[in-house]
Amino acid sequence: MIRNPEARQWIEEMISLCKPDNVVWIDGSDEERRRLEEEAFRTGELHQLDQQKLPGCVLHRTAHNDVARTEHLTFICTRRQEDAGPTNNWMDPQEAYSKVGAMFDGSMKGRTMYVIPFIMGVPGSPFNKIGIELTDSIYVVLNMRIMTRMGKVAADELGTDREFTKGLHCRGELDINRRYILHFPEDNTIWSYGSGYGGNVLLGKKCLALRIASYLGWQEGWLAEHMLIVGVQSPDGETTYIAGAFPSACGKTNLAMLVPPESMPGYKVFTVGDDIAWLRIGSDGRLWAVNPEAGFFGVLPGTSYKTNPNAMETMKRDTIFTNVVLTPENTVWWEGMGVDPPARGIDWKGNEWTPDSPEPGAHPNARFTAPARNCPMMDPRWEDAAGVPISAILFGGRRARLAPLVYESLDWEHGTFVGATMASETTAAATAAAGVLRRDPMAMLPFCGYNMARYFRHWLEMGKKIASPPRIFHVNWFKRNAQGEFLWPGFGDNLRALEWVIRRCRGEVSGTETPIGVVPAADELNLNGLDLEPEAIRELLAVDRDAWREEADSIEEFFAKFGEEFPQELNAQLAALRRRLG
Ligand code: GTP
Ligand code: SPV
Ligand code: MN
Repeated sequence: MIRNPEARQWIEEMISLCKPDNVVWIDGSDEERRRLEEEAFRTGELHQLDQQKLPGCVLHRTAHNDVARTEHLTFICTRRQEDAGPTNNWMDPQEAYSKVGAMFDGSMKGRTMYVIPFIMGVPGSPFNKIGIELTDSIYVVLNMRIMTRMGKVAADELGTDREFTKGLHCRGELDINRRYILHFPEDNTIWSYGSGYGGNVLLGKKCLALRIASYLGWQEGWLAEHMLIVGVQSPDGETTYIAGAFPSACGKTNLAMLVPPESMPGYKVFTVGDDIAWLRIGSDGRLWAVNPEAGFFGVLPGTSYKTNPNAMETMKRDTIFTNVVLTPENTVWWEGMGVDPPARGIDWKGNEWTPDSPEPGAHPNARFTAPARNCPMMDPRWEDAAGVPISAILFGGRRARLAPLVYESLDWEHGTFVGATMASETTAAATAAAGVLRRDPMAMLPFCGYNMARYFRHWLEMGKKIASPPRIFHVNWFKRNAQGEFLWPGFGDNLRALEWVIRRCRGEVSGTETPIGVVPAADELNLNGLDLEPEAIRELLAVDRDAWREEADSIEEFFAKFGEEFPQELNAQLAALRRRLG
């Protein structure tokens, strides 16, 4: 099926390295899916759920030590260390190939290697990228089937002469001491050993569509970003497209699938993408965004008919549930699902569980994998090769203090500064401690495939080339009061902040200038039907100068680690912020 001679030669080499008993060439057909599922049910890799209630749905449990991305085991392997930059783990490519090559050597003996050709982006588009993932995991094949356009369509697109990313994955021993996620941007290659968790092993997603693609975008003049894309149709019928970069488990899927509150009649919201955006400058001088994925790999805990009904509808069929509770009815349950827990069940570790058990039944990073076409609110243009034109970019994080609900930067350069200085409390999406505030520029700290100082430079240069650049905003749905409660209701009510963003883009509101940017004036935020104390609103929009002066000191410290290549424009932005703060 794969005719590309370079691809065939590389696959032969990887077969000699991994020595699988069998090789299966994936075509993406329904018959193939049934066959793989049957086999995975037999081995226990997958569990079939009730097919009446959840048609096409299965459950998977990962190894206990393999539940999230392992950032400390993720490397950028470039010949020169400075090309990976100060924020990435770096390994010399020769050392990496030989060290992890030894792990791959014979690693698929007694196992089957699946050859998955896949496309990130729309088939037939000049902007798509092709990859081939070799894996020994049926779970990976079935996830890739949902998350990408794969099989025959991709092999055809690869043809005989297209370039492609070489992805190699082996589950290995699932031992955290023998686990590596390696990226070789100079060779367009990804090696992942020793894990079975999504972000580590679905190589089209974070590894290709962000780490490798960000490097390609830097060379080719575009941006690969950790962003949702959403279309908001205002009551007058005009649709505004907004892209938003929030760190992992900080609300991208939820904002992309937002349901307008009843008190905001006339609004309609459409999903384009929930995790990754590829951004290019169009011939009209605007920035255009494509979602390169074909499905969602979304957080389950906290997802309910109340918080995200569209996600709930999306996962009603043909969905892979990972690390949730199995109920006696052969369905699934997770914390925050909005329905009572079963009296007893099997938890994500495979143990007997009751609501009285001390540990949560679902892992905090439990996920669903579901096809985008299942989502009732997909934008009519979500598969357009050209993408959708972006009017506003949001940067946002999970910050209990400081950052107001929403503010606008002064221009693209200041907006780049706002993105570069983003900070957020860490979440269960990565294995390190959760709840620790860290800088996560543009939500790309774990996903930038090259030196981040150059990435900032690339953002600044892109801004100069976009004739009509999007306006850049910062949002924070997660500010808390002194009692530790969220000040803002979030979810559907986030449309209130988006409405202000859209009205700024249309020049309909003037806002209030503050030292950090423009915040909504007292009467500009639509609070109809919201029962919020005036004190809460005041706190949500407050700009505390003393706290921001401390923030400036912390930003200075953060910037210092980037060394000589760091753009002086961003230091100048910091100085200007300090001047405005007085
Ligand atoms: P990744 O898939 O890891 O990139 O995450 P994401 O950015 O798509 O985050 P997601 O939308 O899945 O939300 C993560 C968690 O935050 C879920 O438990 C949500 O219920 C919760 N969340 C999302 N939006 C809001 C909000 O506006 N307010 C509050 N309080 N919680 C939210
Ligand atoms: C994230 O962690 O940002 C995710 C999930 O979207 S994963 O694919 O595991 O990276
Ligand atoms: Mn993500």
